[in-house]
Amino acid sequence: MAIIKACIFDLDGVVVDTAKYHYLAWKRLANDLGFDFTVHDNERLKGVSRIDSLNILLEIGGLTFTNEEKLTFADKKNSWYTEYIDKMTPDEVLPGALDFFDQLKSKGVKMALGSASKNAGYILQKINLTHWFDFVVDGTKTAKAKPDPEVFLLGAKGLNVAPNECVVFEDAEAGVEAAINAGMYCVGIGNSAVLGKANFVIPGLFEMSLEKLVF
Ligand code: B16
Ligand code: MG
Repeated sequence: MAIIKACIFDLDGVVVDTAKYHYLAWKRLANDLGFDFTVHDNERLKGVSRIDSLNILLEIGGLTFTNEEKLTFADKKNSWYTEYIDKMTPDEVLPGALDFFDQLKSKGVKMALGSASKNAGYILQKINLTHWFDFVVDGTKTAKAKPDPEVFLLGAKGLNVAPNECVVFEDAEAGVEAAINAGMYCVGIGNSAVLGKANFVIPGLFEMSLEKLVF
């Protein structure tokens, strides 16, 4: 059993629910392009980078565009998305997160964020969580998307701890795989049918406690 020195948190789906805002912005783009985009379709975009999300959306709509056009669409979607983020407040932090952060700090466990989002820094600021994290890795710092372990390995490096001393909290299947590929422990947040590769799965951080971090 390794001693856990750090916890690395995914953002969307673990600490805050920004998927609903991504959905509204992607739906608006799809509707502009003449097709519908459902909540069910949106499940495919969780944890996926912005440009990969756009490619999935266009595949659903059966449309093909040049890379330049795609960048314009991605920018458009992001400007609509950030209009929602602008209005976010600290009461959107998901249940149990602050209590668990408190427990970690009291025991000297380091904390990092490991998110695919290029907006992660801004979101942390809006929900007043920036000060909790010793290190932040977001979509502006990574070249490879989850399930590549890059995001979490950079997190461990930034915290100056070894991968097997870290626990990752993830809500996306590709994120759980990224944690395993990094040689880290992983707690899945959500549905165990989807996140079965994690060490264990809980419905949300409200079910988490320090005692459970014994592997
Ligand atoms: P952005 P996470 C991910 O956040 C979202 O789950 C995913 O839906 C989104 O496409 C991705 O961030 C990129 O976000 O467009 O803001 O750069 O779960 O990795 O915290
Ligand atoms: Mg996520």
